[in-house]
Amino acid sequence: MVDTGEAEKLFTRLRDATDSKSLLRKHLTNNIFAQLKGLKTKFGGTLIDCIRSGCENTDSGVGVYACDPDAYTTFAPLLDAVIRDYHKVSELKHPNPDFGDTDKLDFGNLDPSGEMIVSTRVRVGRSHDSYGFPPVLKKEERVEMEQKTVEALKKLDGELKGSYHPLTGMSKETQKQLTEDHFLFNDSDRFLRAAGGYNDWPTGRGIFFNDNKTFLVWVNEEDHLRFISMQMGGDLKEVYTRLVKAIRALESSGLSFAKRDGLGYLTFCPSNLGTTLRASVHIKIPKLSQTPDFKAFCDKYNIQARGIHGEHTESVGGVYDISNKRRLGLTEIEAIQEMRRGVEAVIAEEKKLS
Ligand code: ADP
Ligand code: CIR
Repeated sequence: MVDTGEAEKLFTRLRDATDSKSLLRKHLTNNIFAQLKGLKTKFGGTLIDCIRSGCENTDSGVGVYACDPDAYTTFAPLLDAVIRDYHKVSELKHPNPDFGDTDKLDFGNLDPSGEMIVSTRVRVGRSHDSYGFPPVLKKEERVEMEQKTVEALKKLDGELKGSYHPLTGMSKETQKQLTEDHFLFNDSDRFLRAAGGYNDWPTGRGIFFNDNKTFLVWVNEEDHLRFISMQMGGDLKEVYTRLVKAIRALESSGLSFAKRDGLGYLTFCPSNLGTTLRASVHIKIPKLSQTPDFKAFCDKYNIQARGIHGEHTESVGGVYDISNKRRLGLTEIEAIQEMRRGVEAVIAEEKKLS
C-alpha cells in the first residue's frame, strides 16, 4: 500500500510554494497528482520517491527524479510533461546514438590563446539495466553494481587504463582535495540528498581514473555510472574524442545499459535523458556574466551557466561553467556542436564587451 497521506502532505507543501518556478510545480496538477499518488512501479517505487526532492526544495529547477527505470512508464503523465519542457521537444523522440566521425571533427581548441577557457569536460551518464535508481536501491545492489563496474573498468587499456578508488576507506583529506580539483563528487547536494541519492553513503561509491586524471568514472553518484573526460585548456576535440573511445570500450566490455525508445539512455534525473551528455568549459567571462541579459543570452544558444563547483554553486572570480542544456532529441555530436556554437558566441561577446 502506498502512503498517500505522506504524498498529500508533500503535494500541499509544493502547492503552497507560490514562488516556486520548478517544472514539478508547473506540471504536477491536481488531476495528475490524483491519478499517480497511489501507484507503484515494478521496483516498488512511488510518486513520493520521485517528488520528495522538489517538494522539500521548492527552489528546484526541475524538482523530480525517476525512482527507477519503470517510473518513466508508471509516472509518465508527470515525467513526460517535465521532459518535454526541459528539453524543449514537442514529441518524445530520440535518435540513435551518433558520435560523429571523430577523425573528421570540424573543431579543435575553442580558445587557442588560452586566455579564457580554464578547462574542458564532457560527461555522459549510464545506468546498468535491471537495477533501480537511488530511492529504491538496496545496499547490496549498490555493492553488486560497483563490483560489476570495477570488473569492466579493469579491461580498459592504453590512455584509458587506470585504478579504482572506493570512497569507503578514502581519507577525508584525499576526498576534499579531489573534490576541490573538480575530479570527485561529494554528498553536499541537498536536492540529491532529498531524492535518496546519498542512501547508505558511502557504500558502493567510488571513482576510477587514469594516471593523469583525464578519464574518470564516477560509480554510484547520482547515476549508476558517469564517464568523464576532462583536461586543462579548451581542446574540445581531444576531450570529446577520448570520451567516445571510452564509451565504445565500456560498451564492449560486458556491461549493458538501460535505454528506452524515445528517451535514449535512462538516467535518474529527467534532465539527463537521451544522450546524457553535458559538455562544459570553465571560462572567464567577468563582463558578459555581469550583464542583465546574461541568462537570455544563454537561453538563446541553449546553453546553461553554472558555478564552478557544480550545479547550484556560485561563480568564483568571473569563471563560469558553460554547457549544453539539451540532451534529448538530438545526437551526441549535435549536442557537442550546440555547446561549441554557444561557447564560441560567449567568447565573441565577452571580447566585444572588453
Ligand atoms: P554534472 O552534471 O556533470 O555532474 P556538476 O555541475 O555536478 O556536473 O559538476 C560536477 C563536477 O565537475 C564539479 O566538481 C565541477 O566543478 C566539475 N566540472 C564541470 N565542468 C568542468 C570543467 N569544464 N572543468 C573542470 N571541472 C568541471
Ligand atoms: C533541481 O531540480 O534543481 C535539481 N533536482 C537538479 C536538476 C538537474 N540536475 C541534475 O540532474 N544534476
